[in-house]
Amino acid sequence: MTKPTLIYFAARGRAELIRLVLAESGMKWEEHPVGKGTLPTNGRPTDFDALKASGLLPFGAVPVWEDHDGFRLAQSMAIVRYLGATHGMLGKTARDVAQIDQMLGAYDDVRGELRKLVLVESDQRAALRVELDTQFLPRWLGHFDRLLASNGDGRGYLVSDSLTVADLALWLLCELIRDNGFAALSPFALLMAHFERIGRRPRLAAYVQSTGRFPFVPLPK
Ligand SMILES: N[C@@H](CCC(=O)N[C@@H](CS)C(=O)NCC(=O)O)C(=O)O
Repeated sequence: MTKPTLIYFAARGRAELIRLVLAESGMKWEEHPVGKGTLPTNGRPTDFDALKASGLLPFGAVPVWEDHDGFRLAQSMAIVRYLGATHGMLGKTARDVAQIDQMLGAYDDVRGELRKLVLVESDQRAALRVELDTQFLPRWLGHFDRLLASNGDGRGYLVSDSLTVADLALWLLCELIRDNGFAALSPFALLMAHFERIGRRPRLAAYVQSTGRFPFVPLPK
C-alpha cells in the first residue's frame, strides 16, 4: 500500500490541473518530485533517468498518478478525467463528459500555444506576445465566453449544473493568462465572473493560497 502520489517535477506545469482537481476533491496526496541527479525518496528513484529506467512510468514521462493500491496512470488529461470521475467532477451524462473533454482539449491547445513563448527565439517573443494578446487569446476567450453563456444564464458552470474539471481547466487557463500579464481577459465579463466565482471556492482558494503550491514561473518576456 502506498499513499496516493503524484510523480512530477517540483513545478506546476502539466501537473497543476491534476492538483486543482485533487485540492477541490479534499483528498490528501503526496508529491514525488522528479529531479536530475537527485536521491531516492521512500525507496524509489527521484532522478528522472533512474525513474524512467525503473519502469514506474508507463510511458517514460510525467506526470504519473499512483493510487494507494499501486494503480498507476500516465497522461495528464487521463489523470484529470480519472480523478474527476472518482470525485464526481466529470458531469452526469455522456454529453457532459464529451463537453468536458472538449474543454480539456481546448485547455491543452491554448496552453500549448502560450508555451511557444518558451520555444521561439528571444527576438521574436515580443511580436508573438502581441499576437497572442490581440488575436489568439481574444478568439479563444470569446469561444469560452460563448460556451459559458450557452449554459443556463452563464453564471454557473461551464458544463451541467455543478462543478466539473472543465471549470477547473478554464480557471487555470484564466489564471495563467492573468498572471502572465495578458490583457485579453478583461473584456469578457462572464469569464471574469466565472474566474472569480470558481476561485472563491473554499478548497480551491485554500490550495491556491497555500505555501504548498509550487511557485508561479512566468512565461519569458
Ligand atoms: N501528453 C503527456 C505529455 C507528458 C510529457 O511529455 N511530459 C514531459 C514533462 S512535462 C516528460 O516527461 N517528457 C519526457 C522526457 O523529458 O524525457 C501528458 O499530458 O502527460
